[in-house]
Amino acid sequence: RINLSILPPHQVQLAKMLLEMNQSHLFEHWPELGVNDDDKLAFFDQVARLDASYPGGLASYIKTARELLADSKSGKNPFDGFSPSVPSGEVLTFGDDKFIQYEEAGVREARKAAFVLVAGGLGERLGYNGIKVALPQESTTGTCFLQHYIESILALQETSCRLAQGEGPTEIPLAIMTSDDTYLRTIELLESNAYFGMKPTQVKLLKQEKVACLDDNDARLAVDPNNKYKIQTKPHGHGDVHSLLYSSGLLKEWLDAGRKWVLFFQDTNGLLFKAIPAALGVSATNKYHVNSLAVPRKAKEAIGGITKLTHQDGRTMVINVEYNQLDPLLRATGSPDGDVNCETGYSPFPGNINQLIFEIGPYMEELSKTGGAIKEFVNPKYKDSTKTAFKSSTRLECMMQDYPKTLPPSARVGFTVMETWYAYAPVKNNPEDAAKVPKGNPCHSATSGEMAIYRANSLILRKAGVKVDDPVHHIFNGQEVEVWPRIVWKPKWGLTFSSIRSKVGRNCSITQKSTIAIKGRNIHLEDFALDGALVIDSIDDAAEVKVGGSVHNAGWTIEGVDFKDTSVAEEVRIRGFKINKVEQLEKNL
Ligand code: UGB
Repeated sequence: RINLSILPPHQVQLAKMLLEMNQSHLFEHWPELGVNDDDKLAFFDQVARLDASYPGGLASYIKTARELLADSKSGKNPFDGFSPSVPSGEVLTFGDDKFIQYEEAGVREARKAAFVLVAGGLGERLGYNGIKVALPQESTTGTCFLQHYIESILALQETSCRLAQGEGPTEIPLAIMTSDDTYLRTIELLESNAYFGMKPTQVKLLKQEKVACLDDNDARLAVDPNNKYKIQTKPHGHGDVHSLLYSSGLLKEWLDAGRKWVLFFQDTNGLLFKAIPAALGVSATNKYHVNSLAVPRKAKEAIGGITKLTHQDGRTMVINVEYNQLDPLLRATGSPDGDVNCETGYSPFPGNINQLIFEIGPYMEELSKTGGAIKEFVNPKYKDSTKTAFKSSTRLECMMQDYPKTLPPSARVGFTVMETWYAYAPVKNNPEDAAKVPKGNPCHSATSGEMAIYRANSLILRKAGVKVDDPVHHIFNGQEVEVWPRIVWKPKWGLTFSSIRSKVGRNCSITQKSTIAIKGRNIHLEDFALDGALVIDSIDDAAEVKVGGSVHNAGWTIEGVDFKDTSVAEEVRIRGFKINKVEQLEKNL
């Protein structure tokens, strides 16, 4: 139905491949030769894109899909022959001597690092209309996630390069993986905010492509219901980040520039950078090729569990097992109760927070063999128990944390367990779902994400010697939260626990109703009592700027907002409260 001579030779080959791979249904509904040729050409352009963006091409995608769909139909256990056990890893306690040593080691290494933010997901569970990285992580300063991430990387860069006294790399690059859903809005956010202070050349945007949808167990590609000259596509998952880093040449560029570490992180975790320096220190000290950050995990909580898998043939690996697979795996291997809390009140399997640190050398070596292809899975929703038809089309998916699955046993794969309060508070769930989370389990909502930042900062200042009042309890959007004083600071003020401790002197106190936003790098609190709101800034190259005395004013109050009240901006109502700036002291020193 198409004159092949109008196609470039490569696309002719692709057309032949599709016929050989039993995909003739894609053309069956096409009109005769010469009709709608532009649409037909556009179809082959899409096929060429799908082919080029998948390691091994579209034929390999179809072949893998057939295998995985057959396994799914036969109910094959992906962990066949493996039994799970609890792995041992590094366990850190914030602020103790070991933690501080790791932080110091991490800050020294940081200038040799590159950061990769995976931000291609739309956050369907959150139901927010914008891109998630544009969401304010807290409403005291309104700083969005992307701004906080960039300012944290710049603060690390500044400190790490100062320690290195001019030796080695002087900039820490940031790559952001986007998708068609997030690419333009991410660029717009960066450009309209002058890249939040980072050099535009330091930031590289990658874009993951979607993959073809599958209509049946023979992996027949699905035609887009809205356009018969198009193959329907869906996201392939965050695992695409590995092939993109490889195919874009970025990884090689980093390696050639003498970089040693690549750190992957997710779109909405306002606490993460409090854990990064120590975690990087663990990687460097223990010479881990792969280091996954983890937190204690409640049984059945919707985050993957870090698990040691031992095969009957003796092979072992330490890997994330997704939450929906961990429980059945345990039940099938001699733990009839499945995934349950142990005497600590938590599951014995630490929770994967998908913050991964890889050593670039071994990573590059592995990717030059695999091209960055990651073990995929398929999750079709069948119409009935015969498992012959799907309720809707499906596709192959992959996850970035599955990278170690193809590594040889000699690879040094470790993990680091951090306490949740300073490492993990993602914003993933919409208010209705968050309100249904069983009491004691984390809500992972915009409400809990913001309150977790105030809590962490309050606890850190307490550890540094400040008298910080206890929180009060409130219910916002149906979720009970602790409301601590609203304490926030710029990363350049307090990047590590030792730097924070060095900026806090004797006799400091902050009451529960208070708000403090510290913006300047060199601010030093001493003999300071706050009962109200204070916003303080200082010029960057000022020497130590002492802030003391008693500040007392009406402060900033918190007022409940109903998430259904559409007269309130979406980013406000999804957290269920707003801040009324009644009275504050502002100081520019
Ligand atoms: N993402 C992409 O960049 N591209 C995609 O195609 C999809 C996502 P979700 P998920 O932190 O608690 C992960 O949807 O995948 C980005 C781990 O698998 O927020 O359900 C997206 O923008 C799980 O083990 O999470 O679960 C976001 O930044 C557990 O660790 C990131 O990928 C869980 O995260 C994660 O996407 C968790």
